[in-house]
Amino acid sequence: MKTILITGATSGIGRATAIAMANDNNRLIITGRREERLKELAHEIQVKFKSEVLILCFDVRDKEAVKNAINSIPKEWKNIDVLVNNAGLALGFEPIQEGSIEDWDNMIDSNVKGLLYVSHHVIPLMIEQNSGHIINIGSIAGKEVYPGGNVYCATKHAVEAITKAMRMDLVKHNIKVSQVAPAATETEFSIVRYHGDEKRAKDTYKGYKPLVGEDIANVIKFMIEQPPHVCINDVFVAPTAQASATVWNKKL
Ligand code: NDP
Ligand code: 8X3
Repeated sequence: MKTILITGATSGIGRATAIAMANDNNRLIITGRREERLKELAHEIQVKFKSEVLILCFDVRDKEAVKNAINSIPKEWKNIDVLVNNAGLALGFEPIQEGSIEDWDNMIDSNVKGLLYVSHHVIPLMIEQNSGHIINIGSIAGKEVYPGGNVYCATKHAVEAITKAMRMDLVKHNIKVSQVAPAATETEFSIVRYHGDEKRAKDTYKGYKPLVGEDIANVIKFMIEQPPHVCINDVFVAPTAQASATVWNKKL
C-alpha cells in the first residue's frame, strides 16, 4: 500500500494521476485550491476504486497555508510514500518586454517556490521513514526555450535543476527523485495561460493529436510502480507530432 500526495489534483495531469493511482491498496492525498472539485474527485475515487482519500485545500504559494496543511495530515496518513509536485501554471505568451509582473510573480511563486514549500514539509517525513519518492512535473519548457516562453521556461528550468539537486541531497536517505517533462498536453493549462480565452486555448491543440492528462498519468504510474532499487530519473514525453518546442507536424 502506498500513500500518495498529489498537488494540483483538481484538473488535468494531477487529476488523471489521482485516478490512475486509485485502487484499494493506495491511499491518496489530493490537493488544490478548488475545494468543490477536490470533493467531487474524492467521491468519484471512493465510489469507483474504494481508495481512501484525504483532501487538503490550500494555495501552494502561501507558505503558512502549506505548513498548516501538511501538519494537519493525521498521524496515520503521514507515512507519505510518493509526492507528486504537479501544481503549476503558465501565464501569458508575450515577449519579455511586454510581460506582466503579476504573471511572472505568480509563475515563480507557484512553479518554483510552491514546489519547494510543499517539499520542505514532506521531505522530513520521508527522511524519518528512510524511503520515499518525489516526482516533479517539469516540462519541455524546462529543456528548451521558445519565443514568448521566457519566465515560464525559466521556472521549469528551475524545476529540472531542483530535481537534480534534490536527488543528490536525498540519495543517502533512500529517497527517489524523478522528473516528468511533458510537451503539449491538452488540459486546462492553455485556458489558464491565455487568461480564460477558450478559443486561443483550443487553437493550441489544432491540427495534431496532443497528449492528454492520462498519457502523463500512465508514465507517472509506471515510475511509481518500479521496484525499490529502480529510480526513473527523468522522462521527456511529447506528442508524436511535436519534435521540439517549435517544430511540429500540424495538418491545418
Ligand atoms: P491544469 O491547469 O489542468 O492543472 C493545474 C493544476 O495545478 C490544477 O489542479 C490547479 O488547481 C493547480 N494549481 C495551480 N496553481 C496552484 C496554486 N497556486 N496552488 C495550488 N494548486 C495550484 O494544467 P496541467 O494539468 O496541464 O498542469 C499540471 C502541471 O503540468 C503544471 O505544473 C504544468 O506546468 C505542467 N505541464 C503542463 C503541460 C501542458 O501542456 N498541459 C506540459 C508540461 C508541463 P487549483 O486551480 O484548483 O488550485
Ligand atoms: C507546457 C508545454 O510547450 O506550453 O509546459 O511550454 S509548453
